[in-house]
Amino acid sequence: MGRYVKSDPYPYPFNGDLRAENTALIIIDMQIDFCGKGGYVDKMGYDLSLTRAPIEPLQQLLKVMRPLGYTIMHTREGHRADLSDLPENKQWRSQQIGAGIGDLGPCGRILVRGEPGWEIISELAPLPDETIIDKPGKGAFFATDLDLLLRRKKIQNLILTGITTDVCVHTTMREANDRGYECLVLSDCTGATDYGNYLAALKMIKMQGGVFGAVAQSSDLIQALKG
Ligand code: C5J
Repeated sequence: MGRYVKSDPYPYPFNGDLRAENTALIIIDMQIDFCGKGGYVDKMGYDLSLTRAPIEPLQQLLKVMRPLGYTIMHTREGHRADLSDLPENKQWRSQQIGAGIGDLGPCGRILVRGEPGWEIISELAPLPDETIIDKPGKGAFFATDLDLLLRRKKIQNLILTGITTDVCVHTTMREANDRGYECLVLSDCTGATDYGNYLAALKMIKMQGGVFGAVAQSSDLIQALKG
């Protein structure tokens, strides 16, 4: 019979095998730099309400998934203090928009590991037993041990959330999809710096019968988990 989430463009997961033992919730980059006052996104002048929108739905989702024993993982984008893992072009581009990675801002050095702005927001603080993946790039698989950890735990299904939909969430979803993971993005648990890009990113997932996976609302996942 299986367990499916009402999602678009197909009921997720494709094989109905949705269990705590084979499914992980990944919360991407809910850091002060991406959704906090004085952080990187704020400094670039984007509307923080868009990247803060997922906070409350994620809090509700965690209340359901944690007690059910699902694997919860968090990611943080950030660079070494000496910036030796920061590509020159990434740094240059950030400087052009007035928020140079590594430069001092109101929340410390922008996107640098250990700085206040790099921390995950307190509203979504990881529990001590939850894995945190530190990544230098947009995708959570690049230059990290995420794939190794997921395979060791026999995880097949990834529920992707966090920010930003069109950048780090999408890059991670594409990386995961190519590795054979079955991916679901929760539309109310993700946000972008531009609402049009958010909508376009969700639409892209659903093309070609679900070219990268499926999209659902967190309420649909919660219903499936409780059902
Ligand atoms: C960006 C991210 N947008 N977490 N990072 O630079 O999406």
